[in-house]
Amino acid sequence: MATIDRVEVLVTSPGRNFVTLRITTSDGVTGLGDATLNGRELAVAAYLEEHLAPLLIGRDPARIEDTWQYLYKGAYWRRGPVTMTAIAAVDVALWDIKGKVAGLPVYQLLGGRSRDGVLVYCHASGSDVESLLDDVAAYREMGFQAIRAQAAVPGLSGSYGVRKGAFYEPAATDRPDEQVWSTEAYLDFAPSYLARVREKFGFGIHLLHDVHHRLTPIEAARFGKSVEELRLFWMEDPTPAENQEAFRLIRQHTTTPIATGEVLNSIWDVQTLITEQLIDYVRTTVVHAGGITHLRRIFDLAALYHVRTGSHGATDLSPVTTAAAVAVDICVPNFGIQEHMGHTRETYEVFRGTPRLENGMLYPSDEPGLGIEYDDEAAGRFPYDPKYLPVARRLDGSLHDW
Ligand code: EZ4
Ligand code: CO
Repeated sequence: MATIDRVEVLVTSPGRNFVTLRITTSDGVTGLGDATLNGRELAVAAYLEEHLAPLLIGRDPARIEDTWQYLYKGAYWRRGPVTMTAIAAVDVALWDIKGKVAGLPVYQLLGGRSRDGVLVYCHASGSDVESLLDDVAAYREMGFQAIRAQAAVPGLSGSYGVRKGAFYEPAATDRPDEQVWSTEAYLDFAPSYLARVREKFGFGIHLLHDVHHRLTPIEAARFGKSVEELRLFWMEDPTPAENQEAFRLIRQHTTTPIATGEVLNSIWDVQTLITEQLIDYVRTTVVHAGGITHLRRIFDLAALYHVRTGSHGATDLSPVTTAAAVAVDICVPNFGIQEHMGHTRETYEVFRGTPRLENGMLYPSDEPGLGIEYDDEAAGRFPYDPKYLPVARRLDGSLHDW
């Protein structure tokens, strides 16, 4: 029996920070897992290095389910982003190893393809409506079939989701950036620019929008109702989801589809949302929800209740997560859509072999495992660079949800 011989926690910042777990077996097979938790990276690195690595040495790398249960139940302190991201990194690295040992891509181990490719949505944004429309046009040109649209709210600094330069990078400063929020200004403005996108591009594209946890349930209900005729693919994170019951109220008022879950970490965090059919898309991801093993459990529960998948896929999820996400997405019967922002050139220098993007669809690599190689030499050129996510304050200076 092969054993786990080496566990390395790799931190690099090729344009933004990534934490990666690399597990090596006694047979010399290596597996990669993403462990990036944006703005709190070193907490997960320490969890892995100090608490999980010593437990992994000498274990059988083939026992993925048992290792998952051992780390989850063994922690005693359950769930939460740091723990679930650390467990996810181990889980994904072990799936990568299993694929390499079998000589098969991970999606084959999960049951094989249910579809030809994975529909993705990209991010269009603008500092005003005209530049948003130009950006949507540019993404249409590139072949994307599904587009998320965000425009800066007039008069508010730093609206969520508006790109500066080539990439929207949320964790950009060494102190949390202080942004200003007005629900009234947003609610007056957002439906009008979404209508402009529909007017110009018609109903032949999937149009998405991220509210980013900014509204109360009744405000979200009003927003959803006001955009019903625009037939959004979804409104994302209309209200913070710690309180799952809050979505009942939104649901009672609007037929605009609802997506949530990018900050949620376990099946219990989405149990009410799914079993009461309060959402249409669950956005939990491999990296922050316990890896492939746990995410499949969430997606299977979702399938019973007509909830489809729509995993988070911002730039702060590494190419290892993209590869793992696509492996799951291509297999599960209730796949909906996959978020895909892509990464900088520097990031792809460190993580080689990302899934192929064509006409707004991602296709998994047919390399054994996940098909991603970590380039240590390139990674060494990009040292860790501490960064924080922004905070949002209302016009009176009090903190709001960012
Ligand atoms: O703000 O990943 O849908 N995507 C998002 C992201 C999140 C970032 C936080 O690190 O909401 O842009
Ligand atoms: Co989001």
